[in-house]
Amino acid sequence: MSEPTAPFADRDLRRIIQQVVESTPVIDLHTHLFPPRFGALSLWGIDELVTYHYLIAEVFRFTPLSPEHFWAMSKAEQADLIWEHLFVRNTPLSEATRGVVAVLTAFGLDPAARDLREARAFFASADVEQHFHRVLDMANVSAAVMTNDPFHTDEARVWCASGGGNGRFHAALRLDPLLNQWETTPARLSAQGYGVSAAIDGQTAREARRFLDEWIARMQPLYMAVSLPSDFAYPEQSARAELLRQVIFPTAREHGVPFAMMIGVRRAVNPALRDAGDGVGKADLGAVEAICRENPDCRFLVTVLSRENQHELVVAARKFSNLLPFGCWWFLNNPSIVAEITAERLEMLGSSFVPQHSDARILEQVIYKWRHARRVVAEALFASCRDLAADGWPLTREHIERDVRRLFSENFSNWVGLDRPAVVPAE
Ligand code: RAT
Ligand code: ZN
Repeated sequence: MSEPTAPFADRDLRRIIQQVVESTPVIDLHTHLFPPRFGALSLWGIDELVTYHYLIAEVFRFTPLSPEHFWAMSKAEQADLIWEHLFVRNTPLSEATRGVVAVLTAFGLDPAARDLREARAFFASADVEQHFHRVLDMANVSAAVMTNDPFHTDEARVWCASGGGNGRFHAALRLDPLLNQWETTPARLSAQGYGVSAAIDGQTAREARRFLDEWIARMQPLYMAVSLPSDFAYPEQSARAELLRQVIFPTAREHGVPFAMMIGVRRAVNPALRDAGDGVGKADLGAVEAICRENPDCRFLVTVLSRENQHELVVAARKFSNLLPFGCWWFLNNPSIVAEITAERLEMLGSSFVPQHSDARILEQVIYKWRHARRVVAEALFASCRDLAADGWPLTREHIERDVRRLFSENFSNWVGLDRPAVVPAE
């Protein structure tokens, strides 16, 4: 059948956009994945998938079991419990449970199995290195960016022992302990030989910058990053604001490394749930505007966790060309919300944003997170293109390919100075 030519019928246009979106490789700009050489930090397989912290939060809605009992169980026991309550006794309707179904189906496993035996046998027989490549290929992810914490002892050991060279995995220098826990960080830095004190004076700023310089040399990160609470403010009188002004922004400027701010998390609203116990709050994006205004020569990547902040973020990006909005983060990564945010961004920013990142913690999650994201992004793009064509624009397949390439990889690779990614065909 020959390719339809413009002007496309709606049906053809939707199909072409879906094809282009499916076949365009994505750079996953924020994940918590690690390649196998990071040992126990590198998570994959069924027990990890089923004990994802999004599912831990959900299981307590379906069982009276206490968090204390849950944490006393082994990982396999936790997985069995979650499987029983979220997948056997109840229909896996939520996004996170549906994701596990999609992954099992993608591997030809029975998503309605009564227990995890078949899935465990399948993953136990995988060759790890090959499995990593296969999964990234299945998701059509050409490269993934990790979240790398120089304060994490086991992780730091890997970096110091064997340096960079992670193939399809790139580093992001994550600085939460430095910027969010300054009460304890000077002692940790001093123990490593950096001459810092609690007061952020010239000497402390210089030594904190030396710490960053060394980690930038070691990790070659594509960007530095931090997650920030909903009450994040800038400027203000606080250790964090001083560190941003005296340490982070000068480092970003000097190295030409962008700084990512992930704003709106309220950590440990229910500490009993551990990683699953964080919440969300609306932030004041005046802080983002002040930072972009004060540092026109630095590039910022920003995602905000509250649905209520999305429109303000887009407006801020229209004012500051050094601001690249990215992703529908964490509690926003649900089709109904991704659809709304993506439509809003297309209407106000054209193709000059990054629609999604996976935030995957467990390798195989990229399969479902990208499949679901692609479906929603394609539909949002279709609506924009259909309206544009109706207004008289002679839309071609090349326009669509160019836009999807920008959204899925080029906006990000240009922002961080990464060379064009290798093309990885979809399976
Ligand atoms: O989405 C998540 O998995 C969260 O737990 C966080 O890791 C968040 O994405 C973050 O990067 O802080
Ligand atoms: Zn994350």
